Amino acid sequence: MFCYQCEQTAKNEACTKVGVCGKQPDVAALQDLLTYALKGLGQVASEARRLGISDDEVNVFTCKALFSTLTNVNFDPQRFPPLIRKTVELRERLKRKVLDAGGSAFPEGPATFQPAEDLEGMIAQGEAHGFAPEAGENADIRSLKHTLIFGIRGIAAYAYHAEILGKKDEAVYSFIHQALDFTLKKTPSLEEAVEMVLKCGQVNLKAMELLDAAHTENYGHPVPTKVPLGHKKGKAILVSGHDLKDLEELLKQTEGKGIYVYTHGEMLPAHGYPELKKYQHFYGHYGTAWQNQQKEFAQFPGSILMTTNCIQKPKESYESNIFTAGVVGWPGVVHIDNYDFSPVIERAMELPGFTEDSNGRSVTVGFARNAILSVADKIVEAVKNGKIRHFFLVAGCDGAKPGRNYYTRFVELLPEDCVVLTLACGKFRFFDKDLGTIDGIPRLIDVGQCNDAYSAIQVAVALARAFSCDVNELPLSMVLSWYEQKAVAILLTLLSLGIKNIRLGPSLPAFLTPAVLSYLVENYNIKPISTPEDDLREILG
Ligand code: FSO
Ligand code: SF4
Repeated sequence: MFCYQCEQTAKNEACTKVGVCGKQPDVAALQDLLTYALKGLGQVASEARRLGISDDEVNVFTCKALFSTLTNVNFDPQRFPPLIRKTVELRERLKRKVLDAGGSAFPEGPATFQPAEDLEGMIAQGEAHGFAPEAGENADIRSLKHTLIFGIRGIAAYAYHAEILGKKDEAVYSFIHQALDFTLKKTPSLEEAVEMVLKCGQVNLKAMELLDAAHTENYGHPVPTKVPLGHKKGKAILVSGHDLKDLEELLKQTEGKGIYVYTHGEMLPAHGYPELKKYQHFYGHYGTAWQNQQKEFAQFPGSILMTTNCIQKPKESYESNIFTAGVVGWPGVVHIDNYDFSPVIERAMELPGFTEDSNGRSVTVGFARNAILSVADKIVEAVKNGKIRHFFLVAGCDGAKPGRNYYTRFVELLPEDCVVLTLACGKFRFFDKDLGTIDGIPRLIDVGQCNDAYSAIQVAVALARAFSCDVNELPLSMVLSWYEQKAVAILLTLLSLGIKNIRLGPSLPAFLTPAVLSYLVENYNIKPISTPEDDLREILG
């Protein structure tokens, strides 16, 4: 295997024997084969579009399949052969439409490949189509092509969530297919490859906008909401991941059953949505970021539902309590299809639940774009009269590396006239800190999940308008942490918007060559984090 798509990749080079995430070589090979097959589908779908044909099933399926290859999503080898076969089946169906419309035949390769009959055969096929460098290849082009693949994996995740809630955009699907097709180009120029990578960022903004609309139209605009970190006496279900539809369905199915529903990880911001917070039994938040789940889930006295990434190998102590939904999979873990959560509910009823109330601390969520922009004049005023000196977007993913303490320390060191905007799971390193307020404006503002980067961008654009300046001229610095491919897509979005001076950590992506990195430094002044003290000094002058 050769996988280097995430931040925790072995030696910051690549996982070659087994994934640091727990991904086994068979799953890596099957994911590579699925990606190869999807390139063929992308090639045919792109040609189809040139002839005016777009197939909705192909569009939606492409996102689901790509999402299955994201870090920490699906570790179950049995789930991949059906996806690979379906890719080829849809490709052939679309090919017939292309040929009927006068299109030409496709060259030998991913557009013609046939999957082996059995799992072993497919694994062998996948091993021949991996990401490892090949002799004679241009390393920078390879780096950009891989960045593009990882970026569209991120886009696909957001587009998948949006589609589930009834939002689609042909332009997003079209680009995903175009990008898959592009990776088959033998000798694209560096300029073409850079252009595709930046376009990936633009299209991701569209995907996040779509998901924002899907969330707010279905569940209302988030409102500032206090979320208890303690628990209520009674049966309990913990919901992790990003999928609000799964959460909603579970809330409906648990109503009146004496079960309290808690959020975990990236599900925390769900408490701010009016149409979700209305459920009386939607109680509080339990635990911190994904990499602490083995310890935290072992202590949770109810059942657990994983709706997206990031799942880790379940410990024996809770493996019969955990369930997966959507694209998530772990071998041997019961998978929920078609929103029938009865196995999760039954298991929660068998388990003890919490035996007493605990009134712990609380955190406030719900400061998405609407809530922040409703007090925009107050914010502008506080900046103008010098009460707020600087904003920091300290956002992104969490992970196990000790270097991630940087972000906690960074927030701790901030002077009292600075405000922190945060989003995604990296916030769990400081989300429960009481940073107080400035003229009623909280100094720690939780914007939401990683996809709510869309909200943060809207806020930055609105502030720039209020101050009649460019976003790069605002008293705003971005100090980001990345882990997986949704973060790659978001980073590309920020670059495609021309945002400069981003600090990125805890390490830089292994899939970027020195030349690609120096291109980013020259054009965007992106830099690795150093120490919180030095970075803060440099930013605040
Ligand atoms: Fe975190 Fe995992 Fe949201 Fe990622 S839970 S690491 S960027 O999947 O998606 O922030
Ligand atoms: Fe390694 Fe990350 Fe790939 Fe897992 S997803 S195999 S940790 S690079």
